[in-house]
Amino acid sequence: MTDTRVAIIGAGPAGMLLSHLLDRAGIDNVVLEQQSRSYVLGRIRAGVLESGTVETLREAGLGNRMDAEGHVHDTINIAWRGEDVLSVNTFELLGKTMMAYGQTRIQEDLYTAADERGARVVFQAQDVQLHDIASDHPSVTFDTGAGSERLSCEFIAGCDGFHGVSRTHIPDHVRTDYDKVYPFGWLGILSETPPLPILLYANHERGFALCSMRNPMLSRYYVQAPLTDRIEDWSDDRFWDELLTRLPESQSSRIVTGPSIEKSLAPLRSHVSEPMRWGNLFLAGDAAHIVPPTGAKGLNLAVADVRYLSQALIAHYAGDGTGLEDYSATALRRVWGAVRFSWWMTTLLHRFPDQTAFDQRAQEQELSYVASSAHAQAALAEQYVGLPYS
Ligand code: FAS
Ligand code: PHB
Repeated sequence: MTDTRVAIIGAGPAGMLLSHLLDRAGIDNVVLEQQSRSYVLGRIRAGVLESGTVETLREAGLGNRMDAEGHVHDTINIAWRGEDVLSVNTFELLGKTMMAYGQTRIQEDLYTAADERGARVVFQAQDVQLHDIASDHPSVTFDTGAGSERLSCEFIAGCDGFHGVSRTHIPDHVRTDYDKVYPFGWLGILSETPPLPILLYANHERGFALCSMRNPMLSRYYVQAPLTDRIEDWSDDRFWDELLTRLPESQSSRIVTGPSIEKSLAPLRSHVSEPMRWGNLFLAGDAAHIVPPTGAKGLNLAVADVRYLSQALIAHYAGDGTGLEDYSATALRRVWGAVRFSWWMTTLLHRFPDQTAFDQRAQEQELSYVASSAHAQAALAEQYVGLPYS
């Protein structure tokens, strides 16, 4: 007998959604989180949900607040040259929409559901170590301040993000890491102001900008910034001036500015770690992959991984192990699709330090082509709104 069937490392969206789905299937699990609950809830991250993520949350009984407070987007808009705006209506093209609903809210909903079902979540679990992963008796040790504890289990789900420990337990001779670091970051703010009603990306010779939202009185904006910048280099006035400069006047005239209530500077990178399984360890979410937020894929990929992994574990305990055997290959097919799309969006919309006037014109021409081609718009739409789960 083991202490639990699945030990889940990390109580972010991947770990908590996996715990939720396993508990609904009667598969015992324990979640180990190194931070406090309030620390995890204090993170400001993703904002746009693919249609598949929305359906996954609804099917799991986690959609009520999202449907009440979220904002449905049926169109993705891209501005360039300070004048043109390309609008791709995913509902008209595919019958699918996106949802603006912050990751912070999803985290709150997951924790509320965990409380309601009496889930076993250990916060502030320090020095988490994975043992005997390739054996039939894996275990996890950790310290809660009252001494070291050991959790015996049948499977370990590494949902501990890019800086977690799970990925490092896959031997170097087994693991292949793919990395691309972009030479800029995103400066993001939250302001308690009415947002633009549309989701708007902008390519500008001064750099990228993005207008998003969290609710009718909470706006989320980003501008591309050099990696050498610090948050203190960006006063609110400087941020608003730069954002408005990078938007076409038809849109900048609609922006309501105000004091920022949160300001962050995030570097952009792509990372994929293969395989996403080693022995009885399965990686899900940022523990296995990172994408630049340009394509709004990070959180959505984490949900897709968890959807595949939970279904595979449920099938395993029903006597069919093929899902677990296929998990890594299945998840990585979607991961690489999202990584490539996020790379394409990032390369198309940002100003690179060594970029020439030719490069800027080539970016603008590609945007003009997408604006002129229903086929190109359909390709953008199906990738942005989310491809079907295989
Ligand atoms: P997470 O990193 O969210 O969660 C991992 C959890 O594991 C954390 O709570 C961590 O404390 C815990 N952990 C780490 N090491 C541990 C250990 N050794 N032991 C126990 N627990 C451990 N995505 C988008 O789609 N759009 C965005 O705009 C966007 N913005 C982002 C901004 C920032 C600054 C960052 C970092 C990410 C952003 N992302 C965005 C991506 C983000 O949303 C992730 O895709 C999402 O959080 C992935 O969820 P998890 O895989 O659960 O990883
Ligand atoms: C956000 O709302 O935070 C957001 C939206 C779209 C992105 C990235 C972030 O591509």
